[in-house]
Amino acid sequence: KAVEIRGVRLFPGWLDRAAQEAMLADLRQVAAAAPFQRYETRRGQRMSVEMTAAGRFGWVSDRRGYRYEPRHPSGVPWPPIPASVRAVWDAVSESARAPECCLVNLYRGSARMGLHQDRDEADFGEPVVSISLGDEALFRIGNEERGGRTESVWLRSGDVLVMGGAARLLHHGIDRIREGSSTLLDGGGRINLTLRVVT
Ligand code: MD3
Ligand code: FE
Repeated sequence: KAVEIRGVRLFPGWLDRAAQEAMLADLRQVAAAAPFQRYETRRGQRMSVEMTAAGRFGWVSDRRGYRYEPRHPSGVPWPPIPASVRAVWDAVSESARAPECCLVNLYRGSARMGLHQDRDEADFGEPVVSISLGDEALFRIGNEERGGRTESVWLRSGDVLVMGGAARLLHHGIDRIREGSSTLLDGGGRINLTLRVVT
């Protein structure tokens, strides 16, 4: 059963605890091959969210700007998208294509993500699918234009979001994490996965 917020479809509790633990084990392997990084922006500000990726492309940022790259900054190719993660895309995306990037965001402490649009992908007709693991996060969704009213919802471990159609270009962000609200990650924190078609 999905809940709709501004055209974003939320599937609360899509993954049960066992499925979350299995996915987390797969992600530990991803992070072993492609370690988490705190990227710098073009302006030289370090982001508070730690990131890595799986798939043919990963999102990176440095003083040259942000973009999708076929390799981790260390030079190794990104590891493959785990089957456990791919299965969620197949179940909810309604896309005919395969995901090319699984961006992995790690929020610890006071990490947050400001309101932004996802527009580095070539085809906005393809959806973005998000999977939340670990501590609860206050997700904010706005409008296609900058400014205006926003709505907020808490995302919990195991929740899945699908951003397709008109929702694909809405501004969105993570205001804060509720520390200690989940026991999934040792050491606490939250992981968000976003699956995308990039080319
Ligand atoms: C709504 N990540 O990686 S996922 C991102 O929880 C990003 O880490 C957040 O925004 C996170 O770019 C939010 C939910 C999400 C992702 C893409 C969207 C919501 C979206 C695209 C359009 C509208
Ligand atoms: Fe985003």
